[in-house]
Amino acid sequence: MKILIINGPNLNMLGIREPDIYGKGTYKDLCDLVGSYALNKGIEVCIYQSNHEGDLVDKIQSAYGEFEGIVINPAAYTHTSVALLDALKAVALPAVEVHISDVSAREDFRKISYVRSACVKTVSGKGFAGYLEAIDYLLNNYGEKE
Ligand code: CA2
Repeated sequence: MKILIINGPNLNMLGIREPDIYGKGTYKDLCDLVGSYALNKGIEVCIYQSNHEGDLVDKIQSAYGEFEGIVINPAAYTHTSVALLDALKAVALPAVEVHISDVSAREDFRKISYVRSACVKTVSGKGFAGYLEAIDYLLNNYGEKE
C-alpha cells in the first residue's frame, strides 16, 4: 500500500517550542518514526510538509492515481481551509486527519475542522503515535487483503 503523509504549517518547527503541547520530538524524529514504521509494515510512505496552503492542495491532488490513502495533519489550516477540504473531496482517497495535540480540549477555534467531513477517521491527542494509528487504520481497512 502507498500512503501519502501530509503535514501543514509550522510542523517543521516541532520540538523547538511548546514541548508541553506537542512534545519534545522534532519534525525529523517524526519523519524517522513514520519511515521506520512503514518499513516494518512493508508499505511505502511519502512524507511531505509545507507552510503554504496552495502547495498542500497541489500535493493532495498529486496523490490521485498514485497513492491509496492519505494521512493529513493540516495544522492551522484544519480550522480555516475550504481549499484543503475540496482537494480531499476531489481525490476521494481514504484520508485520516491527525493532530498531535487534543484539539477538542484547546481553544474553541481549534474544535472546528473543515477537513473532517472529507476524512474517514480523526486521531487527536495521541502525539506522534497518532500518525502510526492512522497508518494502521488505512492498512487494516483499505490495504490489500491476503
Ligand atoms: O495538534 C496538532 O497536530 C495541530 O494540528 C498542530 C497545529 C495547530 O495549529 C493545530 O490546531 C493542532 C500547530 C502546528 C505546529 O505548531 C508549532 C508551534 C510552536 C512550535 C512548534 C510547532
